[in-house]
Amino acid sequence: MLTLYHGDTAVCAAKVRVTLAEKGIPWEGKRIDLGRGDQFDPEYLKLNPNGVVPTLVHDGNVLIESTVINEYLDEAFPEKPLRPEGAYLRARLRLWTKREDSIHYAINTMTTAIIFRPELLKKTKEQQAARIDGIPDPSRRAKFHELMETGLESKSVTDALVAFARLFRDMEKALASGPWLMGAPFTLADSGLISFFYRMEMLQIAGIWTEHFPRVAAWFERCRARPSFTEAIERHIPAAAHDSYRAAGTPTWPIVRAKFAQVLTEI
Ligand SMILES: N[C@@H](CCC(=O)N[C@@H](CS)C(=O)NCC(=O)O)C(=O)O
Repeated sequence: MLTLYHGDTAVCAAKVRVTLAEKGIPWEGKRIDLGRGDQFDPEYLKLNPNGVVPTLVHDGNVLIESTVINEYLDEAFPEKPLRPEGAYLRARLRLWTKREDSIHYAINTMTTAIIFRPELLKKTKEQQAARIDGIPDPSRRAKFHELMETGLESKSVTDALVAFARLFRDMEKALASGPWLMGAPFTLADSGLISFFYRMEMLQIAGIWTEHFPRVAAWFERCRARPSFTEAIERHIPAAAHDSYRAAGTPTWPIVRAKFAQVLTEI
């Protein structure tokens, strides 16, 4: 039996849901409400000491870290493989999946700057401190503090846009050789990035790739056309989340657009 601890909008959990859907593996979900702070419940922290989702429990064995979980699933359930055969191609695949943590960090930065910050600024100083001080990792806590102070002017935002620009540039090059990042087959390299792109779209900043990287834009449309997109991502996102992301993201797009154009001249 497979149990996935996940959150509706949490992009790292969605990464694992995409893999489960692509491979057709049945699973049971346990919903962790990140807004309510379920991730810091002492019982959950026993499973995932980092206080984040996803966590997978398979026949009593506990696994954390979405990239590791995805690779584990492909190994434990070899039907419908999402990794190529052979040591060299597998190493090439890992060059993509290795980047997912830094891209997630960048996604977290943009989400915090665009939507979490304005929502948290409406709360009392005590509520703000409780939310930020609850983040177990000191460097993530420091980043959150900096984003609360400076928003889109934060250095973390520029760093995030640099990470995206480098990713899109490398994807654009790879996609000249086939529809997917590893060429002809759809692999974990693709499945691991889809939810990040979806989040950027929710934040109204999809223009950072659609305006500059046509093959990346076509790749995302191919991802959208796969049944796993609806099953693992779209169907889990509440309509209210779309409304609030749109409301927060729309006014920030001109600022992000100008910053990204500047970054493109520098990388
Ligand atoms: N590297 C971890 C990152 C997990 C992570 O940060 N998950 C986010 C959701 S996408 C989370 O649970 N955040 C909880 C919080 O910010 O309090 C992974 O890939 O599993």
